[in-house]
Amino acid sequence: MSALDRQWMARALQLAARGRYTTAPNPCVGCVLVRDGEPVGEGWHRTAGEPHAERLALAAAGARARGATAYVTLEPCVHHGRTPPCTEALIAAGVARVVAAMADPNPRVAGQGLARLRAQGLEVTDGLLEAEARALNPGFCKRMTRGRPHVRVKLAASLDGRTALASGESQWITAPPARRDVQFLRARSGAIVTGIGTVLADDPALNVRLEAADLGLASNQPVPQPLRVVVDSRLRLPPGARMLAQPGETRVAYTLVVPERAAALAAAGARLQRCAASGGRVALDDLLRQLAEEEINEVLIEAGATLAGAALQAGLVDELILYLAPHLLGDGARGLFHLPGLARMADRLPLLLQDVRQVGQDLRITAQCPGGAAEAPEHAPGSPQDP
Ligand code: AOF
Ligand code: ZN
Repeated sequence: MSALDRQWMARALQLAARGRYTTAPNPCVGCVLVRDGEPVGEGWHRTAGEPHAERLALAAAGARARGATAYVTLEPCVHHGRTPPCTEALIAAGVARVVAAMADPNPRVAGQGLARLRAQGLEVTDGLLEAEARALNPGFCKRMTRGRPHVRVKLAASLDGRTALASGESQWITAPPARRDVQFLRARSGAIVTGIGTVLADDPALNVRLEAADLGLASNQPVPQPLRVVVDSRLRLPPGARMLAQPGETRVAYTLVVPERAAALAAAGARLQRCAASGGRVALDDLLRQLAEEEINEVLIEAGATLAGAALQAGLVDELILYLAPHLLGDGARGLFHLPGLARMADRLPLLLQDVRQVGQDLRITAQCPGGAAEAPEHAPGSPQDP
């Protein structure tokens, strides 16, 4: 494959990324059709139910698609989903060559799209900029292959790794630019998970407070409001909690029914989701499995040391996003992760640094958690440098 092939695929990846806040549960996909060295049509998938990237590029190219090369960030689909198969559209338009960045992990496609194109005599290559293409859709890939969402844990701490004073006072550790950065992380997530301890201490709203334009959306497009999930095994969530008054859905993940509390929460608009128990607590793996079953691709955990530590220790976290503020809270203050039983160096939880940058006066560290066997994350999300 040539340098030009890479350049066109890079363009297709750029187009795909435009769907970051709208395509779920579908993946972000971009397509560029090139004939005689000239782009003749471009497309990107905007939202489930609407045409796929290839169809939009073909529509833009019209008759110029004949003999063209299609650069597509995901293997073209071969199945009838909400929309008809892209393979057939590419074949019918007379496209000569297809370059795909990666195979579609959806078992309904999984290589069959490329095989179908080859069988029809098209020249097919795949694997160009594959890592970049995977990083665009970490949640979709993980859900399709492992039945779990991609899980990010976001935390904010002082430079000495403290999240709150011993009194619990924690607002605010980081400055407004870092807190705004978190809004982009929320916007791309299908669900935000927090613990009842955090809710009782801070009463967070856990909504997205951005305008459509901040996300590159048209002014008439709704700002996504991810599902909010409170891990609350015994239904202690107060019916007056702020998050219950926000647009979108609030869910309580519980293990033990307490009838009068359940009734009060339901009356306050919460939905209750029963989960398996593990040591008297909500089994986080079961909660994540259920969220993936609902086609949630990306989960953001915004919680305290107990829940964040439990998720990390259970190997359920793919990516850690840590904001560090330039001040010191001292060793009387609270730490980031509760990791009981970690006594030997050999028990350390290793991290793989992905990105480190300054956001306002704060630092943002993005790291992969190899224990979660993550897909490599996209260059850190929601950054001020994002396109
Ligand atoms: C493509 N091009 O742009 C996308 C693809 O229900 P549907 O018809 O929208 O199909 C969704 C599935 O199609 C999705 O799970 C994934 O396997 C694939 N997405 N495929 O050829 C696209 N978005
Ligand atoms: Zn398709």
